[in-house]
Amino acid sequence: MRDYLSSLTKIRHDWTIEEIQTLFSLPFPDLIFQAQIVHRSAFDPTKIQISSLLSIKTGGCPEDCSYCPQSALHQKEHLKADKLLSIERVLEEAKKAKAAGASRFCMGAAWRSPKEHDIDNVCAMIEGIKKLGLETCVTLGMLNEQQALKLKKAGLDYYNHNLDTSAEYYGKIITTRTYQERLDTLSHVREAGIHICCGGIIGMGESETDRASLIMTLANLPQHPESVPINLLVRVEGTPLAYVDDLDPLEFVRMIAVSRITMPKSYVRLAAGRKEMSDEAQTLCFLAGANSIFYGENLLTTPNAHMIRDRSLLDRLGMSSITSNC
Ligand code: SAM
Ligand code: DTB
Ligand code: SF4
Repeated sequence: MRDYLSSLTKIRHDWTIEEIQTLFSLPFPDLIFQAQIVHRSAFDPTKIQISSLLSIKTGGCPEDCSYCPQSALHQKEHLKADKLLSIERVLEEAKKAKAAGASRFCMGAAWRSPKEHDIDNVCAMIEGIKKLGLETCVTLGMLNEQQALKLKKAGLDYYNHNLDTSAEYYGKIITTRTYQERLDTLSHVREAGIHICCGGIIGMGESETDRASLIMTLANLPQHPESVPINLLVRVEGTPLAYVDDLDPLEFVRMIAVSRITMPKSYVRLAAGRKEMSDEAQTLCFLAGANSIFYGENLLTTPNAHMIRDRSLLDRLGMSSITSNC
């Protein structure tokens, strides 16, 4: 038994696609059992990390990500391009997030990659938010080494940069930047000493093999991302993926469980898409090892699950949020 437990909870970076596919094919009770063992070896299963999101620069993005309502290519009328929010406005929102119980404040910008003056402005925001006693996370697109170092110097805790899907399916979703460019940004972030938040989106018409391949890439990075957001596609009118089929919620739970098993010490986030998920499906995700959520009125441009509903669900489950490490 002891050998079984230590083999399950061992941190590995040599996963094969066959091993991950085998996990996906386990009978559901066996999959959840393994995920629970791994989860409980590293975390208190009653605790959830809470992040709040704010779009600091919305819309008008030159990239063609098929899922994204902020791409200028498919949202010409829908979502006009805004300027970068003022630091005062951002700090106001961060204070509200802290008062609501968030431990981390995440800011997103609809850029392919930031310009130098953008980095300076975001650094000032990071410094202000850190003073409030919140962890910081930003997602600004592709970064070079110097930009990552500047963000680190400002006190940035996490950089979110998702791989989104498998290397094999990627070309069906995005053509304006390569998978390798995403991996390069992740290396720059890691080398600068910033924690990595990296995951993907499911429900975009990908196969189970694509999901397994995405997890294999994440789990075989030299160091596991500290945070792994698993997003359920939010289907937005005007985007090429607005009418893809519903995903079976149990498939989503399997994705969470396999992420948990392969990346035992990472926070696995039940990220976008909770608004459309039942309380029961979310509960299964927590049982499968999800231990982080986005909490607050909105994601970036779309509404999030209601805060009252979230609080009530956590209460009914006897679960609670963890407070900031700052
Ligand atoms: N522009 C930057 C970039 O793409 O790197 C940062 C912001 S971008 C909106 C951050 C991430 O949000 C994307 O990589 C994607 O994983 C996620 N996302 C965007 N639209 C989504 C949608 N409709 N449903 C689920 N996740 C989405
Ligand atoms: C992540 O993995 N999901 C968040 C955050 N990182 C930046 C974004 C979700 C966006 C959902 C669609 C929207 O609100 O625009
Ligand atoms: Fe632009 Fe990011 Fe949206 Fe892609 S995901 S279109 S890069 S904002």
